[in-house]
Amino acid sequence: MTSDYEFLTVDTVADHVRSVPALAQRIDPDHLVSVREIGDGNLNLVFLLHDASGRGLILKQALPYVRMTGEGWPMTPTRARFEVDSLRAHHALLPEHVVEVFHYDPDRFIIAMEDLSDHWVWRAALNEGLTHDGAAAAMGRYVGAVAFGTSALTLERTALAQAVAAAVNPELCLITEDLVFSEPSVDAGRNSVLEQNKPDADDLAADEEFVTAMGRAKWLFMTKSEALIHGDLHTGSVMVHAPEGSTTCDSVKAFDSEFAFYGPVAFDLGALWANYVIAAARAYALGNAARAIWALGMIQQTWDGFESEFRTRWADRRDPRVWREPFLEQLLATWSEESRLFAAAEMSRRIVGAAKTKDIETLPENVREGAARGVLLAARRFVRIQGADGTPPYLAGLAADTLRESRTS
Ligand code: SR1
Ligand code: MG
Repeated sequence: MTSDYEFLTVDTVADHVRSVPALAQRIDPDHLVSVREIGDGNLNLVFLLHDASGRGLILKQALPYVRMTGEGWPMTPTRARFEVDSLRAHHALLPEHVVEVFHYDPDRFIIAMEDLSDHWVWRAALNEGLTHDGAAAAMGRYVGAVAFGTSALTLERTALAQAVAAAVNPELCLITEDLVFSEPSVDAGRNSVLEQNKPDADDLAADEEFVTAMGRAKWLFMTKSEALIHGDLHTGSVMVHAPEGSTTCDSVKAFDSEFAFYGPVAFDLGALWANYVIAAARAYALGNAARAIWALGMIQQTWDGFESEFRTRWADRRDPRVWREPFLEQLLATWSEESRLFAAAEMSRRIVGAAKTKDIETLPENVREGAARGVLLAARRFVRIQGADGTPPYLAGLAADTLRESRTS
């Protein structure tokens, strides 16, 4: 694996900008007034730069290992190329909801992109108790645009084959296959829960129906090459902004798509749904039932945004001779069912697996116990829902009941 390249530091970011004329036009490397490393994700270095004229830029560099754990867990930095390619493809489809990339350095795996430092990372905003209405629908639209615009419904046959080939991303997919689908029930030594939640984790692992469902989810993930999906669309992969004094977003942008590949459309929807359940678990744990219900309402908003964007674009499908209206309805029904399967996977792994969420982890232990238990139980209940029963309101109701019952104090 490539690892002999120079890592950026706060002292060398100006040199990088200086070496790329396209970047030196966007920010003045000789008059930087602020340079901060702001990466708080699991994987990469992220620098925020501002110059004396108030212009900003983000430089993100992929490390050759997992930042969360250190050098003991190597990870290919070529993942940055998958992120750049997918961000560019997605931005072309829906510019208002995808961060803009300005430049990519393939030798040092550095992506330069627009400064969104006036935005919140959505997860952080949720954890602060802030409201950004419109974000859930916007991310649904994003998934709908990507589902239609990068798939066989849009791309000419050879272009599709080339796009699929260019997005083969096995190293990152393997991480998801292990962490999201296998390890919640088969601990590879990376799992952890509070002592009080050990019986919950054991019950999950012993739940034949759940594990069988995760086997199916993993199979779908590995075989269903429908569209160039984001691949890690949790609330930490979305930036949100609302005008001062408003709770309605005027800007929502997906970013951080290094896990992108040609995979199942429903994986992105399920990741969003799961993180709404996790946000609701936090709200219940903090005694805010109204906020929990609001969070669970985002399941419907994301679905509606997705469905309406996809239906609108459907008019332009390549082969309406055979891709008729009944097939559209079948596609949507299948994605709805698969979304809750993928949501269950994401919910379970965020509780027992290696990559947890601040929503749950920053709760005091006495209430974290119940929040974690509720999310695990909701995951087990989601996979038991039959066919068309699993509408967004049904899922929201089931999650609400489960999280409420599981509360501890
Ligand atoms: C080792 S990477 C762990 C997790 O971080 C990323 O954000 C993905 O969600 C991945 O599963
Ligand atoms: Mg990420």
